Amino acid sequence: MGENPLSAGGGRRPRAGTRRLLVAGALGALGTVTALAASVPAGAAAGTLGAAAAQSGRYYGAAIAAGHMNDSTYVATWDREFNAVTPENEMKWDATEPSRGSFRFTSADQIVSHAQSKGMKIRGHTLVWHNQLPSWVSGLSTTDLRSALVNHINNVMGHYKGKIYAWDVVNEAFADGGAVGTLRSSVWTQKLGNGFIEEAFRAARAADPNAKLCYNDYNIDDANANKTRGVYNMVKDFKARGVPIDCVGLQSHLSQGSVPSNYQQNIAQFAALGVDVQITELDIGGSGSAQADAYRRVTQACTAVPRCTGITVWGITDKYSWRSGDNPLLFDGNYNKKQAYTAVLDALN
Ligand code: 9MR
Repeated sequence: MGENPLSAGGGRRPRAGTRRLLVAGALGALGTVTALAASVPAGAAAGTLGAAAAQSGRYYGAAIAAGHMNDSTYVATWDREFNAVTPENEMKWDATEPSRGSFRFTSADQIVSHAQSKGMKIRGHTLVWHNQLPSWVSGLSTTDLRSALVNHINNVMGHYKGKIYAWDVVNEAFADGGAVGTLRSSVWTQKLGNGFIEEAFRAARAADPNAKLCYNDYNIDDANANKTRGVYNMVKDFKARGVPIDCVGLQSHLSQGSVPSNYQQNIAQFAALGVDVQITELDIGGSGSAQADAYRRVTQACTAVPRCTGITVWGITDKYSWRSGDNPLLFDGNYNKKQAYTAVLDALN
C-alpha cells in the first residue's frame, strides 16, 4: 500500500532556500537590507538545530524538565537551539492526576507557556502508559478504569487543547521479545484487554481533533524486529478500520553501535502506511566520532523521508540525562557542543 501523495504532509514541501531567494529578491528591490539580517541567506547553512531543521519544514526539539528551568544556561541553550519541546515527566499521569479526578498542571504549564512564548512546537507526553501511573489507577474495577481512562484523556488534552502539535496517546504498550503483536501485560491489558489502545486513540481524537495522535515506543527502530512488526501491523489495522492515528514515535534510545542498518527503511515503511513518523526521545550512548556518526545516520534517515516530520532529543545536556554515564546527548555537562552536535547540524543543513 503506497503513500497517498495528496494526504496531509504526504507531498514534498518546497525547500526554504527557494522561498528565501524569492523573498530576498523582493526585499532587495525595496532596498530593505536590514530585514534580511536575521534570516539565513539562500544556500547558506543555518547555525542552530531548530533553524536548520526548519529549512525542510521540520522541527528539532528537546525534552525539558521544569525542575531545571532555574538553570539559566539550560534555558538559554533550549531557546537558542531548539524549536520544539516535550515535557520530560510533567504531563505523565502521576504528575497530572495524582489522585482521582484532581488534576495538576503547574509544572507542565511552566514548560508550555515558555515554549509558546518562543513559538515552539509542543509534543504532549504521555496519556496512557503502564509506568508513572499512580496506584489508585491499578486498584480500579474494569468499569471504573475505563471511565478513568477517558476522563484522564479528556481533562489533560482538554487543558492543552489547541496548544499541542502531537500527543503520545499510548506509550510502550508492546512487549519486548515474544511473538509479533504481543502486548506488555499491564493493568490496561488485564482489565480492558488489548483494545485499550484503540479506546484511547478514539477518546483522544474526540478530546482534541487538531492534535496529531501518535503511538510511541522504544526498540522499534529495526525494520524487521518482532516488536516493530507488531506496531506496524497495528497501525496498518487502525488505518484500515478508521481508528484515528496520525503518527508513530520512534523513541530511539540507542548506542553508537546499535543504530540498525535498516533504520531509514523502517521510517519509510511506517510512512508508507499513511502516518507521520517522529523520532521522539533520541539519545545515543557513546563518544567522539563514533557517536557523531551514529547521530548523523539517524538524522539523515529522517530527512530522507518526507513524512519524518521532526526529531526530539531526550534532553539537552549530558549532566541531566536519564542515562547518566552514557553521555548520550549533543551538549556535554558544561553545555559545550559535542562532535555529535556538529554532525547533526551538518546533516540537517
Ligand atoms: O527521562 C525520564 C526520567 O526522568 C524518568 O525518571 C523516567 C521514569 O519512567 O522516564 C524517563 O522518560 C522515559 C519516557 O517517558 C518514556 N520512554 C523512556 C524514557 C526514558 O526512561
